[in-house]
Amino acid sequence: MERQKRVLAVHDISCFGRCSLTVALPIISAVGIECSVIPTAVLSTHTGGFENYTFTDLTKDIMPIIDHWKTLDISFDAIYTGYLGSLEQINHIIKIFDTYKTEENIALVDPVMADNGKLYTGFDKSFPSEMRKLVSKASAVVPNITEACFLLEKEYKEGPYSKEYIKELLLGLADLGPNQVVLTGVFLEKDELGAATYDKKTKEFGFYARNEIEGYYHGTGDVFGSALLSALIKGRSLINAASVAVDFIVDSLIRSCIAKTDLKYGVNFEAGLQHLAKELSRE
Ligand code: PXL
Repeated sequence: MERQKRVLAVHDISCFGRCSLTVALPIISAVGIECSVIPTAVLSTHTGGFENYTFTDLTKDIMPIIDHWKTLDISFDAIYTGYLGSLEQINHIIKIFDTYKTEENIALVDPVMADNGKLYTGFDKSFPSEMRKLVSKASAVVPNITEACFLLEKEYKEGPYSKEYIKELLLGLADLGPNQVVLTGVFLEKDELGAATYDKKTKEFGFYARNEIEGYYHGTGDVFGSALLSALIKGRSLINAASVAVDFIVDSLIRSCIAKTDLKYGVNFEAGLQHLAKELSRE
């Protein structure tokens, strides 16, 4: 039997609202990959649309966890970072990359900080330039269009987008460092939603989209990133992994839309886990 793969997921725990670790853990585990975690913060809910949420920053726990792990003989097939609890955590994560990143494994950074042209609550203007430092150390990056614009210091534009504009963003992101770039929230036509990819090694661009679903649901970036990473670890090409992730997120959106789930409560990805596991068990 093939050796079981192992991921280190570094995200917050939003106790309610289906995002970050409460999404990454079940998705990555469902496809048979071990998922170790470092929680960056604990919040009662995510910050999108809820008020009076609790927030406990776990910055001071990160390096002691790593110091303990250094006494153990462990390695990771991928490191996957998402929502960070503080600016200081970026330097800690760079140290985690120094410890566990190799030539062979994947260091996937989701530069969670913004959407719809705006930084999320709790992030100040200095965050994007710090995040750029982390992105420069990553082997793969998965921003939405707003995050790509913040990373590249470009003004945010509303879609639909031209292929040339998307290619310009992909190449700009690849120039920051990562070999594999996946841009989410890409639509070339008004009624579609998808992703675009650029692989620096093969110099190939990829586009994949499905019909758009009404409603802006929270946590979709984390559902997408977790499915994307799972597919990459299972050996899929970048564009194939992105297509698997788009299908997984769109199917989850359709279920949630039919059920009229509150947009803040995240999407029903759970009902798609068996299908995803089956899809990714095929060679
Ligand atoms: O899904 C990204 C995310 C993760 N964690 C927290 C968030 C958000 C987006 O708003 O608030 C706490």
